[in-house]
Amino acid sequence: MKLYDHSVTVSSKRLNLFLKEIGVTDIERVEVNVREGGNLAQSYQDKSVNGKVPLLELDDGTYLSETVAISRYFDEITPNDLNLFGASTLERAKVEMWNRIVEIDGIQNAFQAFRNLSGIYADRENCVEAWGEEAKHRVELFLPKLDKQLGQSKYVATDNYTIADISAYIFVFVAVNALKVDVFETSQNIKRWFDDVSSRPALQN
Ligand SMILES: N[C@@H](CCC(=O)N[C@@H](CS)C(=O)NCC(=O)O)C(=O)O
Repeated sequence: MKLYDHSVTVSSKRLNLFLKEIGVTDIERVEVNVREGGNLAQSYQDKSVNGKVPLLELDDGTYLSETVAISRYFDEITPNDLNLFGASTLERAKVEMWNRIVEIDGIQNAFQAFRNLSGIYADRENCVEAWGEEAKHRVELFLPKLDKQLGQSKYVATDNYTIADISAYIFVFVAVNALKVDVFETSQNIKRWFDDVSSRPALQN
């Protein structure tokens, strides 16, 4: 098994947080410098459906793209009792619901805002400033929804820590650090939760 990633990117960070939580440390890695276009090589594009990092190569030659799909694969092959995808039927549904909401309304908008405003990938895509501004606005619109939810439950999906918290952590991280959104000044419940999850061992260097 081989994991293709680029440790400085937030998608790699997101997968690595999940892997650290379930105790997966010993895995062969291939560093793909996406900032320098390492993922644009035809040999990489042939392996990866979305052409991005992370990408997991299995021993039988199967390739898995998408952070959540790779996380789910590792979760199922790694004995652990953390239930990061949820423990009961209802909790699994809530985790799926919140993880998708955080990805679609949060992470995707945050990524689009960052990509279009910073022009970081201008060598491979048209960067549209107005699109970036709109995506940033949508990030700001999503924050009160997340804040409200975190006023009602300890963690994002339920009162247990799950993959939805890892996704939301990455979303808030990008909003604060890359987009310079004043998340903590306006969203007290997000601040309480962010301080809590930041102390988890998986988030220490
Ligand atoms: N939905 C994908 C997103 C992956 C993604 O956007 N990866 C970025 C790094 S954070 C990347 O590889 N960018 C290179 C590019 O777009 O060319 C996932 O969760 O795996």
